[in-house]
Amino acid sequence: MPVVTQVDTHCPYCALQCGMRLSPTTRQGGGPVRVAARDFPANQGGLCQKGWTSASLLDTQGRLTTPLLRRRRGAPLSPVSWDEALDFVADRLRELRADHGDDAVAVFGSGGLSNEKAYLLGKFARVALGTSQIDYNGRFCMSSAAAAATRAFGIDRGLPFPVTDLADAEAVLLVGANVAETMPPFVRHLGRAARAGGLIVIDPRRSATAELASLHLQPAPGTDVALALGMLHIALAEGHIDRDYLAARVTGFDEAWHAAARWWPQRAMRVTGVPVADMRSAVRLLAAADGAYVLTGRGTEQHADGVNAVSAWINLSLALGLPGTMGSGFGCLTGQGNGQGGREHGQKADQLPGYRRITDPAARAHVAGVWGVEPDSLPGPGRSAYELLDALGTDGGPRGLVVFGSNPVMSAPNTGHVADRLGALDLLVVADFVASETAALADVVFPVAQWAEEDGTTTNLDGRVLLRRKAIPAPDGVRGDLDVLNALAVRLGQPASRFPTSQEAAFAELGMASAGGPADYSGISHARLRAGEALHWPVPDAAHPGTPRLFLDAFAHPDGKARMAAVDHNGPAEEPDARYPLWATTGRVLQHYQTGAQTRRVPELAAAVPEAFVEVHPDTAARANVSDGDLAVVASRRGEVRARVRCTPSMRRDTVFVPIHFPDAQRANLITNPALDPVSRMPEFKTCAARLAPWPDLPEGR
Ligand SMILES: Nc1nc2c(c(=O)[nH]1)N[C@H]1C(S)=C(S)[C@@H](COP(=O)(O)OP(=O)(O)OC[C@H]3O[C@@H](n4cnc5c(=O)[nH]c(N)nc54)[C@H](O)[C@@H]3O)O[C@H]1N2
Ligand SMILES: Nc1nc2c(c(=O)[nH]1)N[C@H]1C(S)=C(S)[C@@H](COP(=O)(O)OP(=O)(O)OC[C@H]3O[C@@H](n4cnc5c(=O)[nH]c(N)nc54)[C@H](O)[C@@H]3O)O[C@H]1N2
Ligand code: SF4
Ligand SMILES: [Mo]
Repeated sequence: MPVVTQVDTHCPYCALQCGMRLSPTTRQGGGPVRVAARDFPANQGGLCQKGWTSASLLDTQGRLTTPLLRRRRGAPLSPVSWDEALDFVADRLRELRADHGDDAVAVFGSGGLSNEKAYLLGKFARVALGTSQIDYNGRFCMSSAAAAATRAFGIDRGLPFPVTDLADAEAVLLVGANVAETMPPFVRHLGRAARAGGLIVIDPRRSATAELASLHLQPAPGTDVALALGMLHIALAEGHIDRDYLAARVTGFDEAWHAAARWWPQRAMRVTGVPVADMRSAVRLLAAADGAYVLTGRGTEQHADGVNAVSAWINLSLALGLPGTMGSGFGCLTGQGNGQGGREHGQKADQLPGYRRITDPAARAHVAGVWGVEPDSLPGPGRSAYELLDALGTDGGPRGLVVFGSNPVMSAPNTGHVADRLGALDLLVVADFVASETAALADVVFPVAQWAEEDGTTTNLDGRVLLRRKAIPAPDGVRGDLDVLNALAVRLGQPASRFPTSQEAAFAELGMASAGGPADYSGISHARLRAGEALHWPVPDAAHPGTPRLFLDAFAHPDGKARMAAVDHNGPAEEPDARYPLWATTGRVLQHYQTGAQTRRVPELAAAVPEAFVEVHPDTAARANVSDGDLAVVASRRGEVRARVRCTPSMRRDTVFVPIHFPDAQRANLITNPALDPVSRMPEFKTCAARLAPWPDLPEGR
């Protein structure tokens, strides 16, 4: 596999999108290119272990290099030609639509896809398939943050300021974000806060990030709203509210305060378990700091009240006068490599490109104009990710599903049920470069190119659009995702020109489709990115320098003011009882990415963390009759997950933690609760009632 050239590019994994340089290598093992860290603002020359080892996936033994087809249920997947696979899929899609209507076919996308792919996937669904049924894994990731930020600020850009701004702050509050493991080089931006004693972490676990903090608040999972309300209460009682800022820049304080007034600190302490003195210290640190930021991660967002939780943290930041000022602010930490761009360009059920709403007649007319179709031909909003998966194969639900860039049989909540729904489909199609657990269930698998084998843009956690560059050709037999979409669309009767296969052409069209929308990319081009320009959206014309900081003058609501939302604490969607006396929460470790489909295939990473574990307080373990190193099960009202006991004295006695990266019986999502946030439709990944028991003695009478 010859290396074309040395290229400056970005990591294939998380939203920090660390800068890396790929160059030729003659070394055996570790992949066909050599990875070096590169100085780029987000990572400042750092990479984590996943980034360092990312090239080894390019020529991994498990790489898919030929299309696979299962001719009938129960038959194995066998290699076929591209034409046979594409014809098979197009014929089935056509039949399903003819027999059951346009919505009989659904599409599932990803925040791991480039902007170009995410954009064309949404267009493929709406134009080539005519289906409303498209959503994506970002629903499981940033949807609560996005909904709350839009509600408060009028626009959702994870960090509305460059990540490097954090370095000047004396206080940073990280809520449910374990950045020391989930984006290690990010920690470099927290230096001043750490030195000044102003790094505050809110996490039910003493995470690697909490270890770095000056102050760690350790609430029970699912109690963040009560904690934020208690802290707002303290801020008011102690006179830390920025009244001038509120008068000039915010509406809704009285209503928000009405709810917080009932959350006097002792009451918040009873619900959360966080000492009042710690709440008070945290508020004082934020209020007194020369520069303060509040940042949320999935820990506070992935709940059935996740939107309210983020709103509650936004309310606290607004009360302290932080958002939209130079040197202070509020932000949500985007997770996937293109988690930000992936939520802007129309692979979401209710969305058109440019972060437009699919129900907005002006948005429909604009996008239909760019696509050369009638506005009325565009479908309306479809089902959200879990609701879509839950409807598969049911009466009136989709009978065919096309998946690009996700592994939902691992990542969706209550995944035993999701596996049943996938099994009830007439047609499951997966595009991937490895045989993920979902690909293994598919009727057709398309082998696609990886990040270093094609150009493409991502938008990182601070809204900066980046160009990933092709370094090597894809292996024989492999095609790009855009080639697959084009080939299917043509077979479904679309003109080939409507589905460009060049990422540069696709990006130019995306720019036009986004023009005038909240996330306006129309002034960005691959050429500007190749030239190294730092372009944070919106970039409304080719001369525009980009917008590194939003909201300094005004928030994006028509009156320019931020909105506080009146939120109250409801608590988790299910409660512990005698049978399920504990809280189980889920999350990540440094060495593995998401469902592990990629990182479990990297030898160093698999060796470092080979299997699922359950973090538990030693006393809780003893009560459950298990010891450190034993295999155990964590059971919930939906299923049980097998995990190795890790006794961790810093854990709360009422809480266990299971990572999400391991397959089969070790899938954390066998136990999680699919209760959905009413606004964002985010599942409650981070809290369910559970019980710990020895393996293999299954707990009786689930
Ligand atoms: N190594 C690694 N890095 C990654 C990823 C990965 O899979 N692996 N994935 C990327 C993606 S897509 C994402 S979304 C990000 C996620 O990044 P993070 O949000 O940092 O990761 P998580 O581990 O899911 O959750 C963070 C913390 O939330 C805590 N938590 C659990 N319940 C609660 C609660 O009720 N309240 C609060 N306040 N905290 C709680 C957990 O204990 C955990 O330490 O990481 C990105 N980076
Ligand atoms: N219990 C619990 N569940 C969770 C979470 C949690 O914290 N707890 N976190 C949620 C979050 S934040 C997220 S983001 C999701 C992630 O959930 P998933 O998206 O299901 O996880 P990934 O492992 O990233 O799966 C991506 C798949 O796409 C492939 N892929 C990567 N890039 C491309 C590409 O460009 N094209 C194509 N065709 N394929 C590609 C990879 O090989 C991999 O198989 O999980 C969610 N699920
Ligand atoms: S922090 Fe994220 S972007 Fe950086 S090297 Fe690690 S996985 Fe890649
Ligand atoms: Mo995510």
